[in-house]
Amino acid sequence: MDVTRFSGSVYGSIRDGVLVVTIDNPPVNALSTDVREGLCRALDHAVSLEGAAGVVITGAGRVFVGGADIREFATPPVAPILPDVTQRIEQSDKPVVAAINGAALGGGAEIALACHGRVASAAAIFGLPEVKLGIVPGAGGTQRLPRLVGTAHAVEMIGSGRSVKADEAKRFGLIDALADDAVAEAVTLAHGMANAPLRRTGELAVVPADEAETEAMASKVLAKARGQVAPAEAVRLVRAAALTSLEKGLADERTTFLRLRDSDEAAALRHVFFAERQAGKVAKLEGISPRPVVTVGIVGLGLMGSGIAVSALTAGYCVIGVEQTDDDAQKGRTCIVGLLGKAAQSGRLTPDARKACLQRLATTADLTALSGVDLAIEAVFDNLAIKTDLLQRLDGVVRPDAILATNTSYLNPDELAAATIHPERIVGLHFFSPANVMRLVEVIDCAATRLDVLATALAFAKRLGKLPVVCSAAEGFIGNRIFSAYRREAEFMVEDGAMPEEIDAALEAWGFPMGIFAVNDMAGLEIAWARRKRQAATRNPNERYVEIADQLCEAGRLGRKTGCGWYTYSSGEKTVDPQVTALIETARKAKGIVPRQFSADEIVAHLLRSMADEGSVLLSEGIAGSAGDIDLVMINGYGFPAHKGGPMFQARLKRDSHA
Ligand code: T1G
Repeated sequence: MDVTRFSGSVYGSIRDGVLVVTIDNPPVNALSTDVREGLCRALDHAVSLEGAAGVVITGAGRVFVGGADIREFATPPVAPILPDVTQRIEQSDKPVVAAINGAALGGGAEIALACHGRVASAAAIFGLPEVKLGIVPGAGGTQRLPRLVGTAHAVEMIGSGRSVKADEAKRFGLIDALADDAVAEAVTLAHGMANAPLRRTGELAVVPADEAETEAMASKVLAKARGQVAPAEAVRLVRAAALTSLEKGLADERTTFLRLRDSDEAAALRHVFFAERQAGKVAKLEGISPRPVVTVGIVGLGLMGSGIAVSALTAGYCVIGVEQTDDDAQKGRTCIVGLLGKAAQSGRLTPDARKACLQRLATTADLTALSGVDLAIEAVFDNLAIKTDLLQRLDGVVRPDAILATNTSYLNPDELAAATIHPERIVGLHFFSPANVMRLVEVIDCAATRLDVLATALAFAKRLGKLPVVCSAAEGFIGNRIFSAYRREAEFMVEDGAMPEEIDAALEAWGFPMGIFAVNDMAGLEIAWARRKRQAATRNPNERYVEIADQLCEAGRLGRKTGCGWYTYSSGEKTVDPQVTALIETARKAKGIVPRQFSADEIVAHLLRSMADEGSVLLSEGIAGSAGDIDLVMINGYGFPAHKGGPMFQARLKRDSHA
């Protein structure tokens, strides 16, 4: 088969009288400048090629096209820009058909939309996730998608960035056919189009959509996009497609894309995108193979342990859950079965997969049942004596080559490891509750942890579909350390004159889903109170200490669960409580503090700086490996808005703006 190379990443060959063009730009066939040039040359070639009835575009490997090359966003666009390519495809005199062999995302989806036909394999997914990068589609997506699927579906897909699988795409009218061999089917489709007027997407009328349905979809999408600009702009552009010409719509889209591409929101989300892909890549593990893990033991089937069990089961592991009594083991099993049932009801788990999970689950009160496990995770009460005793008992039960993981939030795993026979096999896995939902796992690289043990813990977390962030063993690891600093700064401001409700309102207006005092009330004030009491003996008397939170706890105000904490709660609603206001005013007077006003901007600036300062300490102490890791922990574990990039990103933004 004669292959013609159109550029470094684009080549083609004739198959049954059709020019099949392959984009081969590992790892995700991103639409680099070379790819765009190659596509234009291939289209020119097809025009001049007498024998070619049409063109098929496909991707090499398991991705069709993963979108524009995000790494190029920091530099001015280079011709041919993607809108030129999609325009060239749509205006071709010969049929151009997309053979979607895998993910068609962003610009990849726009290439497919500009084609005259689309065939997908079962592995294909189709999406315009640009809003997740703080931008809008920039090569016709907002104008062409509603011409195929209607405004309501287009608003939902582009406004939320949700991808659809091949069967849903077929149902929406996004693709013309599903086929095992998408290229062969696309060649046939191209032949079928060769002698008929071409169906150019841009020339189609927008599929009429029920206005109420569109409005409902827009409201749903925008309700989740609090504080973000891109989703609202995406929805505006899609809805405008039905009201303006393609040319005007494309021009508005392009202008909007370029404006948003240079925004702080887009820079923040690109930072998060690449940070997520660097997380869990530890230089010292290069060439270190993880140990095989088939069976996982989980000791403690409370809320956390059950969640971990569900994550492990749905990832394909065999799980042996252990509790102290048969009754507790049964309760744990009931919880796990219930969570699997919910996952099946929501469609996240197929009925067969749920059944398979249940077949791989065993629960018992007998710790020796763990004698054959490859990895044992303790998820018992966060108390040093209890965890130490359990790990020492596990030492005598599990195989010498088994790995022991502690799921502690606050304790120092180095201390736990030092109390066991094989400290080198101890690693920390700090899951966030609920463990079957939250992506973040802090993987604690203890002082004695062997490299292959750390590699195994990372591989395990990744197979669970988690976002693993590696850190060293130190009180509070990354997230709780920074959250403590954040909480301290907030309480300093309360003592100095800001009220909790003012601080929470400022944080929520800035983009946090919930202010810190509401978060503390939800989590329970007793957790931090217990830690403060534990630290009291060693606290530096010269360091500022705010007693207000202790006074709330001493008054039995432990948060939502007691009906009152920083706020008072009735029927789920929180209200400001004059008793708390009085308590705060009394505390200020007791220290001779004359309260002052804080603006919302000042409140946010103080809190961001407190997080970034603590993050810098974590970096200097080698507890966190990178600023990106710190941002990922605060975004995925503590509600920091992703479209703001994280505390370290914000600090860099502030430094750059003052530079
Ligand atoms: N550009 C540059 N690099 C990319 C990339 C992209 N679009 N997508 C992935 N990578 C890198 C990634 O950083 C990692 O690098 C490697 O590829 C593997 O990624 C004009 C303007 C396609 C589903 O948002 O969703 O088009 O760490 O680990 O799990 O309107 O990558 O190996 O050095 O994620 O197999 C829109 C983003 C862009 C899709 C594959 N497109 N990518 O998942 O691999 S904007 C997206 C993904 C756009 C147009 C607009 C996933 C994937 P490294 P990975 P994966």
